[in-house]
Amino acid sequence: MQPFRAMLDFDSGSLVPAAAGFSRRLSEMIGAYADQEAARSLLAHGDDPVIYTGYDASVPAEAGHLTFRTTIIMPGTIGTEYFMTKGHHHVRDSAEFYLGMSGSGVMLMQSRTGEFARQDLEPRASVYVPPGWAHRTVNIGDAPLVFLAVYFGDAGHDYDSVADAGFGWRVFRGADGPELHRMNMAGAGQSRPAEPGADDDG
Ligand code: S6P
Ligand code: ZN
Repeated sequence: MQPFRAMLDFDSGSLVPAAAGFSRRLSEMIGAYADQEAARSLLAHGDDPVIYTGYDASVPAEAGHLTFRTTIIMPGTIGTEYFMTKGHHHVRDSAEFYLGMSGSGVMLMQSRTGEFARQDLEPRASVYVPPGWAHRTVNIGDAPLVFLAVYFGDAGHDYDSVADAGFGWRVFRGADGPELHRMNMAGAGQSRPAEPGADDDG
C-alpha cells in the first residue's frame, strides 16, 4: 500500500477518507447496562438509541500495521448509567493509544488479573492502555465524546470476555455529578459508591 494522510475533525469525529463507518445501538449491547429494566423498557417503547458511532481508517487488519479509528459516544444515560462503549479485550494482548478530541469522558480499564484503573478522557489527553487491559469508554458530559484510538492491525477484538465477566466498575449520574460505583459482580444491579484514585486496584 501507499503512504496516505487522513483528516480528523476534532468536533464531529469524522475521518476523511475512511474505509467504513460503524454504529452501535442499545439493542446491540443491552446486556452491558446495569439497569436492565430501564434498557428493556426503552426498547419495548420502540426507542433504540444510537449509543455511539465512528469511522475506521483504511488500514489492513494485519500484523505490522497500526490502524486507527474515531469514536463518537452520544450524551445520555440508560437509567442513570452513562452511555458507554461495549468494551473489549484485544484477542492478541497488545497496547492501544487513545487521544481525547472533544467532550468529556472516563476510560475504565481492567487487567486480566482483576486490577482496575480509570483515566479521564478529555481534549488533548492521551491515554495508554497496556497489553492485557480490557477497556471501556464512558461519556460523562452533555455533548458527544469524541476520541481517536490507535492499535495494532492484528489485535482483534474480544467482546465476549467482557460481556461474560463484566466490568467491576460503572459510572452513574449522581446528584452532584458522575459517580464511580464498584459493582457487586454477583448482582449487576447492586453497587456501592466509591471514589478510587486513577490507579487503585478493584
Ligand atoms: C479499538 C478501540 C476503540 C473501540 C471503540 C468502540 O480497539 O478500543 O476504537 O473499538 O471505541 O468500542 P467497542 O468496545 O465497541 O469496540
Ligand atoms: Zn481497543
